[in-house]
Amino acid sequence: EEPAAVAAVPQAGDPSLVLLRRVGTVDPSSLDDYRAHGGYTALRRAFELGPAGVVREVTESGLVGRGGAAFPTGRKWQATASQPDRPHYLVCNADESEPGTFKDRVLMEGDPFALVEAITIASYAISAHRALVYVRGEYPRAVHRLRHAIGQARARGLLGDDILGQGHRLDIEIRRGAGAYICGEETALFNSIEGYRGEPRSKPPFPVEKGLFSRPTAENNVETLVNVLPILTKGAAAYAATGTGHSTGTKLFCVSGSVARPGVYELPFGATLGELLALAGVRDRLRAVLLGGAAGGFVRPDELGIPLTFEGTREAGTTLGSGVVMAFDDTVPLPRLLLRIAEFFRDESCGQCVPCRVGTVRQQEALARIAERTGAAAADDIALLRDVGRAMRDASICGLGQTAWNAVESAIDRLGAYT
Ligand code: L3W
Ligand code: SF4
Repeated sequence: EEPAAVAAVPQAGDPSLVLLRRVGTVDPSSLDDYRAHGGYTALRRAFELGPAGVVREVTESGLVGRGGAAFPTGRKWQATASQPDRPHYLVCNADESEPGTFKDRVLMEGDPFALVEAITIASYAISAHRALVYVRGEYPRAVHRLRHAIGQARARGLLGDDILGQGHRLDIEIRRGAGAYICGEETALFNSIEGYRGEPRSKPPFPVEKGLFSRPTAENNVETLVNVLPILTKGAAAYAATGTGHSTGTKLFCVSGSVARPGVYELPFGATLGELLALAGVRDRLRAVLLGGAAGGFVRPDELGIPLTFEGTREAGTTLGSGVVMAFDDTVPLPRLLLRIAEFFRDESCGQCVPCRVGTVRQQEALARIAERTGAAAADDIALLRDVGRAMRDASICGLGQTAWNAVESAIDRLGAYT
């Protein structure tokens, strides 16, 4: 039996929470309990607004994607909704595989009806009658709870042919991944659902035009979708009053590593990295913090004033990514850690394009040589890493190859690793 999701939410029960507010307090198997905790008020509001009204609210809220790339959700929905080609699809990306990320799991396990309701609203907004949730294969509890929630919603007329008597038709299907990180890339995910190898497609065309089965598709992360509930219940303006101008609302952060209370934390955008780490109980002798996961970058202990916003982390030369915050104290051997990250990318590269297929291997080999020399780096290894890193960043087809050198580069340039 896996540990319950709620154990991963140190703030559980805090009334100021928005996205996590029901996690740990609602019975995830009960539609009645979900309703008693405010469930399905957002869907009723959506039906009052109509599809275009929902898209307008989401656009005005400033919501941007929480999977790491921060693309405006309203623009994505508008672009999908306006395509004449039919059918339209809604795909929820629940293939949460970035090392250090576990927020979507907590949402799906702790409040599965919220995701079902949010998917129903998103599908209504873009005129989709079929939605698919692609869940990471290693998340059996999330699959079980979602499947149960979908069945309950269907039995009570909240999914199916005539939702709440409003004439909207929707069915939600669950698809399970099989352990490949790359299938979290949106177009590899479509290929996987369609029965092909999980290899990314070239973009453009973007999924809004040609996505799943080459039809217009809005693809959104779990956390992104769940934000639509407070946007509709509070209204766009009230939602956008939290956070900053470019990063509105709250964000889930997955804090792990050298901290006393690891887990998923929810904070308004704009809180600093130091404030988050104080909540999680950062231990003494902090050496580095990895932001954004393996695809992200390291920052130093003297940089804890960085505001946790998309624009603030970008200005600081790093990334918020999907909200990974991994703390490392000075007992962690940095060369081993960097080698582990490089091994991850080498294993997970789909092999479709040369810069990534070869580059991730060369990177891993160089880091293995350095680790064997107990962390001392020869100048030619560093030069090779930079060369290979540049090629991967500039010439890879997808984000995996483009970001495979980020963490290593930041460790060299920001932390002075190997010096
Ligand atoms: C219409 C345009 N749509 C872009 C859409 C695009 C996609 C979204 C973002 O990678 C990042 C990556 C990881 N018309 C459009 C358009 N779109 N231009 O906007 O697109 P993109 O290509 O910038 O990013 P992406 O391929 O979705 C996501 C980083 O996140 N990451 C990843 C994390 C892993 C998880 C997880 O485990 N849950 O999220 C961490 O940093 O490296 O940079 O929908 O179609 N003109
Ligand atoms: Fe595959 Fe890597 Fe190329 Fe992405 S960058 S398509 S993961 S080989």
